[in-house]
Amino acid sequence: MSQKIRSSEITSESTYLSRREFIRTAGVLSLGGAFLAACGTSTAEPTAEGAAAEGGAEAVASDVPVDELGRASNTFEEITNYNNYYEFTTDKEDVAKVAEGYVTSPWQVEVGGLVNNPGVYGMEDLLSQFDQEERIYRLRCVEAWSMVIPWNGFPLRKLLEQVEPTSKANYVRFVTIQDTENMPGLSSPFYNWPYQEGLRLDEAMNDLTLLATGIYGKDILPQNGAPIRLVVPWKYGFKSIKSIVKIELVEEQPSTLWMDAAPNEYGFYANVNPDVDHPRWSQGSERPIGQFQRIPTLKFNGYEEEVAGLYTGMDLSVNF
Ligand SMILES: Nc1nc2c(c(=O)[nH]1)N[C@H]1C(S)=C(S)[C@@H](COP(=O)(O)O)O[C@H]1N2
Ligand SMILES: [Mo]
Repeated sequence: MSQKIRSSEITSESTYLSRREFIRTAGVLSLGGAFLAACGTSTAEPTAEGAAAEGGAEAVASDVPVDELGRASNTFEEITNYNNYYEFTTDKEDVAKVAEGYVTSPWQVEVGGLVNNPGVYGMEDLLSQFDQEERIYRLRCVEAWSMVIPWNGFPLRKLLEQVEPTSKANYVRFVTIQDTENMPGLSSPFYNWPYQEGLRLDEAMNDLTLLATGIYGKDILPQNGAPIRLVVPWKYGFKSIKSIVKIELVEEQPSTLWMDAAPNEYGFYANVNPDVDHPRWSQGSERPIGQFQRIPTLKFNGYEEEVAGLYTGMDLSVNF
């Protein structure tokens, strides 16, 4: 998954052409304006379709990394201009602008709780102590749009092995920075800030679970969760918490910002599952950003082989 694939083996002509075709028709599509709700609860917001494709035209087909299913990565422009980051703004197309210039250096991540070796890691420690790999992952937002993103980073497992969870640790809790001075979205009273997320310890230890520090070989930009964010590719995007300042090993299942906001809509597990619809929309298909047609959503977002075993015996419609 992290291998470099030679340009001659990747993006087919038809993928490239369909992307160009989309760019030509994007203006027309945005008038059509079918939209999906934001992650939000009752305050669903219209989302202009197609706008994320703007700027995609510079993509050089022969340089596009593809995932193991042969899907081409989205362009850097797309990945950095269509974002969910509610601390800045709930408008996906404005996050980049609102977050522009947000300072994420110096940065520290506190790792503690039920561990033998708690520690405060500076970003430079994390970058030097852990080999940075490339991982090309599909990202499936619960709102039913998706991207393919070439991340750089390292497995969370490697950090956890260093701090040594004790036998009491069952879950990992993650917390995003809460910088009220520079993050205007934090004034929203609808959410239980700071943004927090959680994984079961075995999920956190799975090799797919990444702490990402880069995209396309460049440092992550503020809108994507600089300088370090989680990526859990078989779960809905909201689990992939951005701009992490704290990682805590705990005994009990932690709550999350989305569970607090709407427990009937956003569960703790949030595994991508086309068979379990969101109460307000179907999860059976998705809209790949930059493409013309919807595609079927894959169970566990296509990572079933790697992760299905984590949920043996669980009813995934109950543990959604
Ligand atoms: N702190 C924080 N992390 C967050 C979010 C957020 O609003 N705040 N949004 C989540 C959602 S809903 C998605 S789909 C992904 C989007 O990641 P991207 O903008 O890098 O594509 O980030 C997730 N992580
Ligand atoms: Mo999302």
